[in-house]
Amino acid sequence: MFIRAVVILCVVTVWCDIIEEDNVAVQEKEHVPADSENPGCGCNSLRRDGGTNTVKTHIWHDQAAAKYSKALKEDQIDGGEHQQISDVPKQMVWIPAGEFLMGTDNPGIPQDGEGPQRKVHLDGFYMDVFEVSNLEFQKFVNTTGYVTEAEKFGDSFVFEGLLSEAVKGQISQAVAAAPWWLPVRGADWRHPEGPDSDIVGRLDHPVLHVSWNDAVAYCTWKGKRLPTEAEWECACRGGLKDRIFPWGNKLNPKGQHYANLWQGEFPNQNTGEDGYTKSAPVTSFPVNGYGLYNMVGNAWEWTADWWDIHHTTDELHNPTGPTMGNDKVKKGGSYMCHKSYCYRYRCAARSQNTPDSSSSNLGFRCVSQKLS
Ligand SMILES: [Ca+2]
Ligand SMILES: [Ca+2]
Repeated sequence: MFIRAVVILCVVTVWCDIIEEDNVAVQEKEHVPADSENPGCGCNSLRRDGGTNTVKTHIWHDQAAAKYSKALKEDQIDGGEHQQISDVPKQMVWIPAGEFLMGTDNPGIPQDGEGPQRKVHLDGFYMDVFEVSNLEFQKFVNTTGYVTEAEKFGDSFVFEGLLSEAVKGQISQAVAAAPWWLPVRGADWRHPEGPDSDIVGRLDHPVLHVSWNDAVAYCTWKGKRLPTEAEWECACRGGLKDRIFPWGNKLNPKGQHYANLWQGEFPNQNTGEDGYTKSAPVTSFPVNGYGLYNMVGNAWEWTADWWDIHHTTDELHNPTGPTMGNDKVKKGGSYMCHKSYCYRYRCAARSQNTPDSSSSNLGFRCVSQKLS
């Protein structure tokens, strides 16, 4: 039964765009929809029945670490089909230690706790250049036999616009606050739009329908971890200060698309002007100042932190968020984000889901202190 509450890229170009767009920044901010106009995409409403047992989640995390560390060792010994050492530098980039301004004093969605802006100091870390792809997640599953939570529960949330009529005809429930989200039996990372879909031809797209727990299991297996929200946001900003997007303040510099978002009228018309109406290959669109792809748009990305909307202006060092909670923070927005409904494709923007939630627009990437 479906009863679940539901840089290194062209630095010169980047700086030229910043100069060009400075006058545009104000315009962007002035057009932020009022709260009443911004009911949200409903992607924070997707949760499974019974909420989440915080203690259980922590135990699961430990189990994952124990179970998959063995697999990791075997993989390193075998050399296997997994990432070769020589390939590692291409897959991760170093985000240097330093301070940055986290959050914003001009929040697009104040109720999400985007503000106030505060100074944060971070140690350096490596971050995956790409969102974790179907291909990489497939290697993990093939090696470990891992079964995702969506597969265990037997369903996951899919955006109605992606479903076939046959699948839609079998569904009688929707998310009350966001009726375009449907719980679909048989939807999982191998079947992103339900049982009659597959990932053939999409192995280079971000893996979707992975819960926070699934993401932790994968990162642990790779000898990595999920980024804290602060690490993710610092990386998103790409070395720029007080800018809206990873590349600056203008959404489409020189008329070009820099992220996979929604063009048209949400939720009924997606023109795909940026080239994609669903997910895009993880290698799509220009990198930010740190060489990272798709930090905003394409797939939402899980972070390690528990969700809380209350922040102070206190200076922080390597913050890790609240010690407990019900939801985990996700960042960056997705291919479903449109300014009228989900203006969350900004570095300071944030949203949340329970750790066992999964959907057709939520993925992740990993970080580590050293190359593993
Ligand atoms: Ca798009
Ligand atoms: Ca993303």
